[in-house]
Amino acid sequence: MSLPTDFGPDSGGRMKGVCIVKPIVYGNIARYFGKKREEDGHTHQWTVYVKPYNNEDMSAYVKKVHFKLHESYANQNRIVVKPPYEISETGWGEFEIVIKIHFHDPNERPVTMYHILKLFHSGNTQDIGIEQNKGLVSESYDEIVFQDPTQLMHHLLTNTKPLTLGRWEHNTDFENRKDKTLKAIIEAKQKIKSEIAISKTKLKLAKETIQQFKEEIAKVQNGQYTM
Ligand code: SLL
Repeated sequence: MSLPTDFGPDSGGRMKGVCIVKPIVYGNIARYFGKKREEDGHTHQWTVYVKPYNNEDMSAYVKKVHFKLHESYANQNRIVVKPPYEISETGWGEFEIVIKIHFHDPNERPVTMYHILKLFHSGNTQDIGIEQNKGLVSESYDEIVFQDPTQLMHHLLTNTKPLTLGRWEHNTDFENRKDKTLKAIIEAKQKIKSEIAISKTKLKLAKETIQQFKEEIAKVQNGQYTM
């Protein structure tokens, strides 16, 4: 790629007021072996990944993706410099994976995400999908926000190419999840609203009772009551 020379890190110019958002998906798929493996006790094969939400080659602006695995793994730190940004492993347990995305422009701070590697189905299955050929899927939608990007970064962010010429599909129906999440938020808001109304009524009643008691006490103190 040939770039105009004044895009270098020393150009210093940030494009004030410009905001570029890159939607991404990160997470893991996992498949059970069907039994525990004799040699090492491993039970699952899994793949952790970061991919674009839209069909675009992120390597235009992403320099590398750093996956930090559990310390029980040999070379815990795995670096991927080109798509697909993913690591495949086998294992027996779930743990948190730190995913750090570095950009070509060193002035742009790396972005860190935390993903709990999912191997087993648990009680809360809301975000866990089961893909017929892929086993278990646990992934999240997120957005990388570039506020006031440098000129170099702006150039890289706005000149991406499609990653594939074919169809670009996700394991999760994020539109459906968005609708469900929105519905859940609206319902929760409604619930809180009615709980606040109930609490207000209770408070009003309590205040009135206090007032009544105060009046009773005042009467007693003024000797208005005879035993
Ligand atoms: C747990 N806190 O106890 C977690 C740790 C670690 C999983 C899970 C290692 C595989 C290997 C592996 O699966 N570690 O031997 O390389 O559940």
